[in-house]
Amino acid sequence: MRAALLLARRGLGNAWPNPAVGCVLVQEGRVVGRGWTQPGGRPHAETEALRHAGPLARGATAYVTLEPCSHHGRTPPCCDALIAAGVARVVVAMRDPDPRVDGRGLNRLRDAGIAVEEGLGEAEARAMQKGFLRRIGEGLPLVTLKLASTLDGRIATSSGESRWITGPESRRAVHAMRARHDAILVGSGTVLADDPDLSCRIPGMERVPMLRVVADARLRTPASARVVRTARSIPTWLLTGAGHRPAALAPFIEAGVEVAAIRRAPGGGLLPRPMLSALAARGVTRLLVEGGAGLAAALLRAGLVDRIAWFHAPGAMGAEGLPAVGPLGLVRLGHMPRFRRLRSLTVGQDVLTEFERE
Ligand code: AOF
Ligand code: ZN
Repeated sequence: MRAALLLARRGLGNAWPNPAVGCVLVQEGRVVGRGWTQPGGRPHAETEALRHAGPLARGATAYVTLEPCSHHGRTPPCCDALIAAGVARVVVAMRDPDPRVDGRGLNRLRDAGIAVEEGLGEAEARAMQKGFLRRIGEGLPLVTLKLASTLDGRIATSSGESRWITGPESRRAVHAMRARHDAILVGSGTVLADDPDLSCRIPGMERVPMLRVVADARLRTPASARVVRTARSIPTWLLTGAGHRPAALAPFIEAGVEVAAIRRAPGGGLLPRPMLSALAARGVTRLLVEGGAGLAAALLRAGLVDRIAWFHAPGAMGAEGLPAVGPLGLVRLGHMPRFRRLRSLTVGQDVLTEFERE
């Protein structure tokens, strides 16, 4: 199961809208098949492992990180494939909460006379499937907020200089982080200030089917922005308020950007929850939020940040620097959003700390 979990990890960030599942087939103590959910979610992990094992699957034990599916999707159910291949025993880490499956897969295997065990490595599998579980259960993606600042939490000088605060190692680490997420979200302020392309430029990892999303209530993004110009090669979404003139939206649509209207808050910004549910409805399970200060504050205020990945660079800018997080309207300490530290690591001269919501 540990091996299956490691295989499953390969699908994080590119299996969406499906969960990233891993499968290992073992015959008399020997691994005869390995598989993981392929980019775009199909083929499923079990199909891959069975294809790899061929006739050696007969009588084997299958270790799968999620209950094999029982529904007819783009291909026949994995249960049927396991039964047809003559697999003798199936060990699953956890049940699939997708209402189309939800225990039916396990029942079907049992009915076919296959020995079924549940719960091995369940905690690890749940942690890895958190994004999928959130999308299925709550209609929201798992949200990781990435921040890169000075020790005193500043992301730009008063004159707007921000390149570069963190070192090259941290910037590479951010690219790897993008590869493990389904979509990257930024506010229009970040597009205006940095004109980022939000791609993953690590050799061998460039092809992840990543979605870039810009939250831009007032349509401030220039059509000349890099994310707009490259929208034909990397899918790009512009979330904006309702009521813009068609002529104002036309340059984006012509460039291949998908435009969606999201309800606005009384203050004018887009409402965080409808924004995230629109992304989940589109299949996003793991969302990386890369700035700026306004978007970070809006999500924190709404209690929608699940994880924080904070890169601290060894420098200080003082109070005139631009803070990483905008106003939270906090008066009482008891209302402060709190997180617990998951891990801390050095990245070149910087320190990356990962936190999870309490
Ligand atoms: C498996 N193995 O590797 C994965 C599964 O749209 P479809 O037909 O591909 O089905 C998607 C559903 O299949 C998804 O919501 C989840 O319940 C399950 N994912 N199942 O047996 C896999 N990725
Ligand atoms: Zn399946």
